[in-house]
Amino acid sequence: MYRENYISALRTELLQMVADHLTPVSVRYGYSEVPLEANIKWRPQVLVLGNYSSGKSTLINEFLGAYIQPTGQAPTDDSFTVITHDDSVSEGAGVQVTEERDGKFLLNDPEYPFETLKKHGQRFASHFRLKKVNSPFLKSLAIIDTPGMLDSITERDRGYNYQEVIGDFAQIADLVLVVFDAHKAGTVREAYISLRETLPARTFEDRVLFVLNRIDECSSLNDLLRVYGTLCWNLSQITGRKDIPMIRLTYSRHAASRSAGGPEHDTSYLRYLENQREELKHAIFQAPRHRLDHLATFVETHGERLTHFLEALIAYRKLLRKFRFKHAVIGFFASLLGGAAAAFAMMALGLFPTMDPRMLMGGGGVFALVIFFLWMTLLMKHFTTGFHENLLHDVDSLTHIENQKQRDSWEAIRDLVYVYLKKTAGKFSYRQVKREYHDVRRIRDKGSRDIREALNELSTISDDDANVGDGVSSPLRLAGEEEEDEPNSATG
Ligand SMILES: Nc1nc2c(ncn2[C@@H]2O[C@H](COP(=O)(O)OP(=O)(O)O)[C@@H](O)[C@H]2O)c(=O)[nH]1
Ligand SMILES: [Mg+2]
Repeated sequence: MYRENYISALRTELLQMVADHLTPVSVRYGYSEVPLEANIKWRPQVLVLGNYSSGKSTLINEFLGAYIQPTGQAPTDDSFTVITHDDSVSEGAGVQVTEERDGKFLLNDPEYPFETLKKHGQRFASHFRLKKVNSPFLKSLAIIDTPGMLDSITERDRGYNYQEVIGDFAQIADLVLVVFDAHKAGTVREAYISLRETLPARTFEDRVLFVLNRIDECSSLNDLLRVYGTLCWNLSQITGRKDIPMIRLTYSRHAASRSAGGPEHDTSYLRYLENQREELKHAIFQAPRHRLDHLATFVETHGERLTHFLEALIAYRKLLRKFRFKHAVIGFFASLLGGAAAAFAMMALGLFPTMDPRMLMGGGGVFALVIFFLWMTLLMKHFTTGFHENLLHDVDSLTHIENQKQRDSWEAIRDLVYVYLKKTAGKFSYRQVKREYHDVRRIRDKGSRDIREALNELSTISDDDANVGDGVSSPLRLAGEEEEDEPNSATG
């Protein structure tokens, strides 16, 4: 409980930070149309991917403790189903679906983080739904069941781009379960590639869990080892890595009892693997913690990009200032020269023979002033336009790229810089941009550092610290308090 409160307090604090400091900037400059936190403000989510009849829905039903999702050998369920807790219904009553909503509702209600999925169109919307279920399993997370991948159905038949949809879900999710079944242990290449492409490489290992399901269908321990070996081989082929990721082996006892094999079927090996389902469950319950990691990466990535964007605007102004100063100096000397030339011409031509030299110089001076005035207004405007046009052709000159991280962030905002400069013709408040720059940079550095520190802190708080108390005010101040809470163990 303590741990849960800690995580949730930290999450609230971070979301507030994003909403207060990053969102206003990102919306003002067209970096994001919806508030930045829209995608991550909802509860932690676990996405379940895998082939048809790899047992995804059966597994989910077992976790929930009731038959919520349809299951069966035939590919009957072709929807993405978000399954979440119904806080308005008291437990006690049997676990059941308490409310159902369609895709149109889900995609449009700002309470949910799925607005970005609207772009997948009507066909996707009609294959998207929400179920509220009063299962305790869902207390701190939501689960997303998906239709199977890689089968006779082509993308055209689906009417939406399955790969892209999966990619978008994977971005929102905090944990992705990739489920294989013992029969078809090798057919997830596409899913894997789509995950690889959309998840940041750094978080991929943390966020993806591999599950080998339906292991009761192996005819012996030998057969199971063969299947496991095949899966490892296939995974290493796809990942191009030699080390084998952690694969959890599980099965549904209920489904297994219904499809018991023949007499040559020796499933005594299963009893060594009984703990795996519990371990999987435990791993899934880590989703809220993953959400914090997710948030840290989120603050870093968007903070970095917005900083880069504002940096480019500042660079623009600095270059402009330098350019104008240079042209003002040129203008100054040109005017002096012009004035002197005018005075000299008047004298040489003897236009005003009676004029004394001092007045002649004064006349030259006035002439110079007029030239300078014209230079600084009309000509300077013309020059500035030229400067602006040139810069638009070479936006890259507004940044110095030193490493891959900067290259990535520049890639993400380069067009935005162009559009903004074009739209404003370079006329924006320099003071405001500078203020925002310092603010966003502070959040980028401080925010992610605080989260990482808190995450380290969290790893020292075990689940059984339940009796420490629930009153968590600010997680970031916890470090000292924790120490002092333990005098008994130190003295006794
Ligand atoms: N023997 C056995 N059958 C299973 C297991 N899990 C699921 N099934 C069966 O496999 C079929 C497909 O399961 P389902 O959950 O609908 O798969 P999904 O398409 O991935 O959602 C159903 O008939 C289930 O009863 C399992 O662990 N062992
Ligand atoms: Mg299913």
